[in-house]
Amino acid sequence: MNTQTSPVTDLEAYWMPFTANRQFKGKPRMLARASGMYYETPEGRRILDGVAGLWCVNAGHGRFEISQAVAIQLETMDYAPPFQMGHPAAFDLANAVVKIAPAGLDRVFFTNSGSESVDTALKIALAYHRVKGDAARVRLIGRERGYHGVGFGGISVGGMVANRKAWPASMIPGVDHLPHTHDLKRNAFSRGLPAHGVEFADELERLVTLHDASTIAAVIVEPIAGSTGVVLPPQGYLKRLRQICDKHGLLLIFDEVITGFGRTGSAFAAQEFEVMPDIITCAKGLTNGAIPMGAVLVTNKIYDAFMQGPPGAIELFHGYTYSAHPTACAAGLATLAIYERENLFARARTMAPVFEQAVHGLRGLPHVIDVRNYGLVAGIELDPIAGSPGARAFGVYLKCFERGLLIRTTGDIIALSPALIIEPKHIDELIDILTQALKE
Ligand code: PXG
Repeated sequence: MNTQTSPVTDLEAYWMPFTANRQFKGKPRMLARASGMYYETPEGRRILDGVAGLWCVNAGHGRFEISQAVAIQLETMDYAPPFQMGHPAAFDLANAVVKIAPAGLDRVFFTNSGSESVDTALKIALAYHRVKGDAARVRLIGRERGYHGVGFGGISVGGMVANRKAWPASMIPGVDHLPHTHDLKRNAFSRGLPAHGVEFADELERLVTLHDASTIAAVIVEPIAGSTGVVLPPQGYLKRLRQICDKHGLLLIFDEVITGFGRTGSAFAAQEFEVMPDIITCAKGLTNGAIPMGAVLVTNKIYDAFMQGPPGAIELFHGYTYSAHPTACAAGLATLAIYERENLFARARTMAPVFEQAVHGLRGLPHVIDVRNYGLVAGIELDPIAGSPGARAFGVYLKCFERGLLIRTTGDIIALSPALIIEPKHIDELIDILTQALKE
């Protein structure tokens, strides 16, 4: 029972996700406790959390209000079926999410993860055109280097080759991709949104010309791509995507699984960048990572399109046993209350310039070929070791962990995404450890 303190002796049964299992099991890195900005290893070593767990613990670790709300909910009612039945917290949480969401995104469908949110959003987009009598709109447009989780829908619109290449014949049909917007030649060491690359959005016009608008249902992009190594939208890029979607009747989906809940300084990146999508997918920060949960926000226009048939008919044949799970709703309500009470989204905005200044101080260290940032997100790109892509950054990851800092790496890019409660002293500690690790 007490895996917190007694060492685990057999690591074999657990097949770890997105992990080099054999390497890990040869030299495990364990976490046992967490509070505020820090993890603790089973031996009691303190690890500064530079990535909010995995972009999710936006209010910091060990929030009592959340664990208390979950405990009370479990004792009051452990589970309620979500189909043809309701419970109050589900409606309360949907209302609380709508309150902070961009105006017009007024309907919320609950899932259990980002991947489920993405597949739900894609299914809603396709079904929406169908219920409107536009059933030929079956294509989906994603983007190179996009990450939309690991469902078949998500990997189909996603653009990370490692996540796709094992399933070449299993992708959903009719998907095409926009080019990614990463352009180191023109944009290296940008602060905030990069100046160059708005024209990458015009590739959507090219795809519309190729396939014809009447066959395309939706375009899905991350406002800021996280998993692929922090790729920021060029200035004007998202607005132009919106214009092209409007011109051709395509739905625009923002995957805000990492940008949602304050990461950019606004509740959602849609508000920060002043571009209104038709659908937002989110997860992670919705419950501060404490209980798995995701959500899909849609416009009234989309919701209303489904509410047309006979009143007794189920409008959307989609949902999960754990959609709006009571404990997840309790965690979500407690989390959103913390964000509001502590004004954490505004806090992220206040800390962003301090963070920006600090991360750009890494410029000039060995092998650093780019530093980029927005809100409380930063990417530090390293020169790859010839013939071993990813090895340089992974080496830095291991050194950081030894020295007491958790970062995230993808390829040769280091991603930082600290909790929104971060203070200047934590930023100093983070940069100190990262600097030492990079110098080694
Ligand atoms: N969309 C986006 C934009 C994400 O970042 C998902 C969907 C999938 O969410 P779930 O909850 O199904 O994992 C994500 C997840 C990384 C990293 O290295 C990021 C994610 C997952 C794993 C690693 O930055 N984000």
